Amino acid sequence: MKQVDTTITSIHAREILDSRGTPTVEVDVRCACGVTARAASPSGASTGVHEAVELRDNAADRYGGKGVLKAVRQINNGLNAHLLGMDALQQREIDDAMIRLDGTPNKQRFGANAILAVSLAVARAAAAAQDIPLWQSLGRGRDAIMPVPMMNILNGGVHANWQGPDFQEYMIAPYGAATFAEALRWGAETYQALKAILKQAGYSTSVGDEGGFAPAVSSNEEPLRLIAEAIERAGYAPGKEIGIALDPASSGFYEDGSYVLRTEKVTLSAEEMVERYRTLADAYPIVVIEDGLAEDDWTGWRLLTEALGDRVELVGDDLFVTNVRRIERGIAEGVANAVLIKPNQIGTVSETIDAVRLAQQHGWGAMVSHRSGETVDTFIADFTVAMRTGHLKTGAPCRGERVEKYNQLLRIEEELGDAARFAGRGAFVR
Ligand code: 2PG
Ligand code: MG
Repeated sequence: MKQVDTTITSIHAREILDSRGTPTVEVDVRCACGVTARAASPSGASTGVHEAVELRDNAADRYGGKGVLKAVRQINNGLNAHLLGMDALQQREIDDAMIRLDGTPNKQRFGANAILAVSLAVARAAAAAQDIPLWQSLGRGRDAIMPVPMMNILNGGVHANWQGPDFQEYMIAPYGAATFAEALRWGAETYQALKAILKQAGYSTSVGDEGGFAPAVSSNEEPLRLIAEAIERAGYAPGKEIGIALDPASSGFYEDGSYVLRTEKVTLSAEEMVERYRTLADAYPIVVIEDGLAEDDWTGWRLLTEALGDRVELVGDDLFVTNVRRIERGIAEGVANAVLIKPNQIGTVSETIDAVRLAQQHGWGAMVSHRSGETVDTFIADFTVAMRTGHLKTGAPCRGERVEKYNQLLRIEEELGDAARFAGRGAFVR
């Protein structure tokens, strides 16, 4: 490791646009040795109510109130003065300082979008200063693991303006491949096969926020049929080589204690939803269900875990919001068996690492995730490899901001060479 001066000499934030044309925060960090590093915060659409606060200007004359100039100013005229002179290698010290200066439990003073962009850029500056790849710097000597790409090839819910299925995400998990590169190819081929099938069936092949197709299907099961067919048409065995994962993002259709499936014109109780998932898991090779029930429906979640927890990875996203305190409750109460990991839900790299570690220490799964509003920032690709979480969801093999993460993983696998190990089926806790 090179001995270089990693003292932070400048931090500069600016407002840029994300993949939906909505403003977000980008930060440049410079160290005394001369390296500069850049990072940007992503932004969700189906955000959990317990997430850290995303600071927006709420000034109606700019970007419909979604500007982030307040967050930018918090960095350029506030936070930076406290962080200049600190050592970029001391990630936790820097993250702790920002948490302390913010002083609120949900980062509402500076905004998690401001804090995270700084935190990510500091991590990247530390790697650049040491002249090592980000995954290596974050991994601190642990063996790297290449993740199964969880590719969201059919979009519904709010990511498709509620024109498609109620369930937000239908993902494929090409875990039977031998390498990440092969898994990515299987997934991309299946995506193209699905496009052909949708065209033949007379469906639109336009895409949703995460690059998956957004056909106006008539039930939440129909996409599963279409995807199973696409896997076969691409030449792969559903279940054996490629599994299916769901993120219904059910908080989005939870109303007054019930689950309202508009597509099917039915309203279901938690018990009935669990039954629905059981039926689907019997008929299709479903390996993951994320947010099957709503963010505060702990009772329903317990039923779901009892019904399917021994054979399906049940991932809490809105339920846990990458928050150690909420994950601890899940572990204590036997609710879910895996955590979705989104750095911007909690706001710093160090707290994100804590969430992954907590899950791993308890034999839980951890799936790293992009947000529906993204930039070309590829931090989560390196983070996933370093944290050995074994799977990452970052959209369809379509749209630059999604594909760039997968392409970064191709580069990392190449860098690892013979040392590259693909997580495969073992990535899933069940
Ligand atoms: C999710 C995410 C990412 P959003 O629900 O898991 O796919 O969506 O970023 O809109 O919260
Ligand atoms: Mg989700």
